[in-house]
Amino acid sequence: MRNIVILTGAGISAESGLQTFRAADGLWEGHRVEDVATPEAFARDPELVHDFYDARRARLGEVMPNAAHVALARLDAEWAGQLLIVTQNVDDLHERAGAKRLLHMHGELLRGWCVACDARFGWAGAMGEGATCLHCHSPGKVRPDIVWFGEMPYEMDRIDAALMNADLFVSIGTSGAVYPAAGFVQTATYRGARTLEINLEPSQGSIFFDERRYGPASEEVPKWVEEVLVAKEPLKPPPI
Ligand code: BJW
Repeated sequence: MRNIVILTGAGISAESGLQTFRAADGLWEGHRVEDVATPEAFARDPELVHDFYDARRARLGEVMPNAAHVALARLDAEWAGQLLIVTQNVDDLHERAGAKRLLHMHGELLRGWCVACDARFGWAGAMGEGATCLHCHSPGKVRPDIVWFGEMPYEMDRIDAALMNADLFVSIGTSGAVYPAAGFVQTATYRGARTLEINLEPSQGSIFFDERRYGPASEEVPKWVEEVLVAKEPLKPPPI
């Protein structure tokens, strides 16, 4: 039994140069994420919301994975047991570092979703209000393939199944402010997994973790991955 589930948040990409959401610098042109990342905000002011995502999509071309992304990709490649990296991030830094067992529960900046025909597809440049669907060719119906507040995160069944089987749950670089991700530590604990938080500072849910390590992800994650790969031991006996 050596099954690992890793949850990552904006903090793992901070040292690559991508802003987090809830730090002092977390505002985008004076807007809180809660004010732009909702279906209501998109209906009210699509130009503003497209500008927010177009700017962030463009920024992806200027940043690179850091040592924390690289260490998790190494763990993914070398870990013989089950492993799933569940990222809340919409950037592509985990895959650019080489991670394979990965899912994006809050969607991806580099994908579009046509609300006319429900197709989802890769999207690299600016999207804007006039974007045309690559499948049904409807104009003005393409939105970022991003999970906004009030919408259901992706692949919840797969995440639940992985948490149910987890021996170790590790949360990296997330404030624990947004559900359902903030509740994964409790689900994993309930199923008997050991839990570890790696963050710059205690998250909102820090008291729920068995172990906590505080420092920059680019330092703490490679150290932890090295320990896990050297130990290669079952992490905790399964509950009877
Ligand atoms: C470092 C570091 C370094 C910095 N090294 N660390 C009332 C109570 C409870 C829940 C709700 C409620 N009202 C509404 C809800 C539900 C709502 C919710 O949680 N709201 C809260 C605000 C209360 N959730 C939803 O609506 C979700 N859907 C949903 O619940 O559906 C129903 C459902 C029911 C049952 C089961 C399942 C579903 C959808 C949430 C969608 C979130 N979307 C966003 C934006 C879209 C993506 C984008 O534009 O990028 O996703 S919001 C934003 O927050 C983004 C992030 O993925 C998410 C989490 O943020 P994250 O990653 O934690 O970033 P920060 O900035 O908060 O924290 C960074 C951390 O890193 C900090 O702690 C730093 O210290 C640390 N750090 N540098 C290590 N170098």
